[in-house]
Amino acid sequence: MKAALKKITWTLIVFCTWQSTKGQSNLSKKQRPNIVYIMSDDHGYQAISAYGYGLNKTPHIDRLAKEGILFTRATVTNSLCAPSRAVLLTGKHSFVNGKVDNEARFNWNQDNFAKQLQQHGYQTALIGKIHMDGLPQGFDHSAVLIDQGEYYNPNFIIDGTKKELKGYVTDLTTDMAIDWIKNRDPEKPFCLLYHQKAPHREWLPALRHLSTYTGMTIPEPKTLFDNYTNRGTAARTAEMNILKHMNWAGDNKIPPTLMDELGIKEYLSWDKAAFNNNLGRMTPAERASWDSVYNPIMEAFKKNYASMNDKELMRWRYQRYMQDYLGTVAAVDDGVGRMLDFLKANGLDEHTIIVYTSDQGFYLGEHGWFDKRFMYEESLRTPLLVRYPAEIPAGTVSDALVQNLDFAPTLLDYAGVAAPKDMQGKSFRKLASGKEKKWRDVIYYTYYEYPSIHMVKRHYGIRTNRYKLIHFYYDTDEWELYDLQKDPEELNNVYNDPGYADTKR
Ligand code: SGN
Ligand code: CA
Repeated sequence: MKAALKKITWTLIVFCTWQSTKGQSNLSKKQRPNIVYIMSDDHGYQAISAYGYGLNKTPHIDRLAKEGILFTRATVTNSLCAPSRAVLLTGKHSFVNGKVDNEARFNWNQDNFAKQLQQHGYQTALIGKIHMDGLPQGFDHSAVLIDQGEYYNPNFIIDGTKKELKGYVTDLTTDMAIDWIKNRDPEKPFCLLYHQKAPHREWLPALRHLSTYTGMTIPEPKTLFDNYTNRGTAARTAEMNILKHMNWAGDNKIPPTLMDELGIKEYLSWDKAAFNNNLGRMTPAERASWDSVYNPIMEAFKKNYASMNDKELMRWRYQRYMQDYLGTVAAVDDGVGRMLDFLKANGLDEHTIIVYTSDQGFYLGEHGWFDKRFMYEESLRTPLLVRYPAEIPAGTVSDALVQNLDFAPTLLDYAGVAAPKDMQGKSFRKLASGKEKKWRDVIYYTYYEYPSIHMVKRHYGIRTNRYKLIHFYYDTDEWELYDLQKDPEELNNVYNDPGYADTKR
């Protein structure tokens, strides 16, 4: 495997892409399909009911699986927000497009698939979170959040001008997405990037969903109390444990005054400020609805806190986390439902490719964690569902190792536009329709944002159908090898196991 990793690294570094470019399709301009690319932020596949984890219900996102294809092993090349978006746009790995972490500046002057579509007669729009500075290029219209954006009464930059909107971010994003389609030029095909901020931290649900999950007990993952034995330093030193590293006020919604009363100390210096800033955006009426749901939860916590041991506290914090996380997912799902209904009511459902995905996966308590970044499965994978009845048989399930690197060439392929030769991904159009069975058997991953929040060490690696090899570097030099068939939860690093000496090579 090490030889394979070396080979892949070099192949990619010298830009030898294996993208097979196709000629222009002979579809006439009128027949070219529309594209609605829906991407949420930090939406782990475990929180989509079509994936079968039983945590919540997402009936509208599930419709895409019923009527199209569900990918069970779609992955990202770098499990972080802005880098993932750069890969989506450019079809190139982070070390080629330059956006290696959330801090690096994205060069909008480079080519991207939206620019390509524009040049080939598509009208294009970007609505929602993009997490990159500068006016987006490649879009006839953009309405984007600033940085991470806000949940309640958020600010948007609409075609370069800042505006504060009234309402809930997920609903506003959906409204603007639908309005843009309504007001488009019906003579031209369109491509809409409809990007939700939710369910990103700090997980603030729409008012109508505040109590959707608060009365429920969400099932715990098997590894909630993981103690990170049999793995390397990176898993042990990462700061994303729900018990130890989650914000009490900002994340779990314990009012700062109650924290003081109970003697709970901030772990991050902006914990209390996050709570005050987020809730401070609400109108008094909105705040009253909030208080009516959260006050009783906090009253009960106040009574029990002194007697809770670490295990009980972990369980309580996990429930708080998941109740709010799933609450924010509910509005994302409502939005997908509204979009699907709108497309259908306007005769656009047959001729529009609809993609649902996330910028990466997320830990929903697995290994005791929240957040992402690691090349371990929950954050390496991302949900991916595609509906396009003209080509994709309803109810298809694929375990192919597709990546977000493939999105740009795939969407260009559907539009009949040849992908630029330097794009590194590969169109999965034929794979989705069932015309092609053969697919890549290895993927490459990189992660660079360290030292930084959550302290996940820099690493890169490869994953095949059965194995995963990771190298952590920078202030360490450690290898990890997982046999995903025997150890799907990645609890046992077999890198030094003599039984795997051949696999390693
Ligand atoms: C914020 C969050 C982190 C998160 C990063 C990146 N902290 O810094 O938990 O990993 O964003 O997320 S917070 O306390 O400020 O919410 S990303 O999705 O944009 O990459
Ligand atoms: Ca994200």
